[in-house]
Amino acid sequence: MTEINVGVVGIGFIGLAHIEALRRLGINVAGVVGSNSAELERKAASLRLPRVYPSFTALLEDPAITVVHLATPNYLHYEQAKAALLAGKHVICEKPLALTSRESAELVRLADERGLVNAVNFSLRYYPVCHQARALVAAGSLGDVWMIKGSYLQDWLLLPTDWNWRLEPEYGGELRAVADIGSHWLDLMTFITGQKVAAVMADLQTFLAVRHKPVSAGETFSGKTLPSSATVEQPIQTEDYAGILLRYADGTRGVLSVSQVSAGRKNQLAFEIGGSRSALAWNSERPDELWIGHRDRANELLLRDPALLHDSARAVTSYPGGHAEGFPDTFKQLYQAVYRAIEAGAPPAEPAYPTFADGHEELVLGEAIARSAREGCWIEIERNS
Ligand code: SOE
Repeated sequence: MTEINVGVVGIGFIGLAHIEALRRLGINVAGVVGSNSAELERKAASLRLPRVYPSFTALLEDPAITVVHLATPNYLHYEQAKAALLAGKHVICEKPLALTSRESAELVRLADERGLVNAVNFSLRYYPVCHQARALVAAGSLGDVWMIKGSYLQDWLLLPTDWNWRLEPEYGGELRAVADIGSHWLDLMTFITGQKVAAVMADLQTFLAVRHKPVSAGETFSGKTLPSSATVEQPIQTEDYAGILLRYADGTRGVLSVSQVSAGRKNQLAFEIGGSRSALAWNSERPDELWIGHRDRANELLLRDPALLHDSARAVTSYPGGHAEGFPDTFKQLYQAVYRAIEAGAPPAEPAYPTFADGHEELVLGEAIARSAREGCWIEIERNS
């Protein structure tokens, strides 16, 4: 049995979700590293984590660490993933994998050359009914897939006083809402339909061109509960909103809205897939329900129940029908798949989980979306094989 000891880098909101999911699987989280040592020590103590490493380098130099999870701000992902691969570690990296497709392409090559397991945290694929949707499309239940519409909406950045490192391109990248949450939707639609985007037409908007940056930083989503503090006015260039038209490789058409300033939508990914025979719809605020639309008979609402799911969907659900599974469970199911590969010592030929190649795909799409918005025209997707 391969010895597995995990080091988690960054223990903000998402880093804690990584740790919790790993522990639910009985995987040893051997230690953590982060930027704010006092905060890190406090959190590590509250989580009864065995070790706080003094630095990222110290973590990589520990031969006992076999896997690294990166849950740090976006600008650190490329250099940290590269260093971890060069140190011979398997890597699970939060999205986006990097800030440019050149960087992400290099990480794909490096991981492949070294035969290391590599994954990007597109965990939203692992809502069980999203696997059910994929199985229904693959079985031809929808007929030909003609259209995909949807959105990914949040409201945690609605106010001028809402602040997060993602707002600043030097930390989050040139694209914000599209790279942060639009990427989940784009990845999920390709996962469910098996179709890749061929061309994009995008319109981006920054509704809040000036925000009030706190003098002291806060965690993701924490702004809604933090007391007000001293702030400075900060001009913003990254997008609050995106409207994107999509053409898929085999003629399917798509429409996507992305927003982090949509009042009342806390974290809602929604899709509706229309086919020549039937349709599917789902939204992440009601994650156990899959709507199935028919022309010639009553529509259906499938409430997740392992007894009613396709084998591939049943394989990523742990609880009986009526025992809701949600966001944290998607991390657990994703890592269940990734750690099977780690236990085998190398990636399978066709990984079922999202890999660095999927992370790279989202960087390629993001750059095409940004270019389309700049030039005001359709942009064909160019993929270097
Ligand atoms: C903030 O938009 C965020 O934490 C994203 O970074 C995650 O990927 C998403 O799953 C939830 O919202």
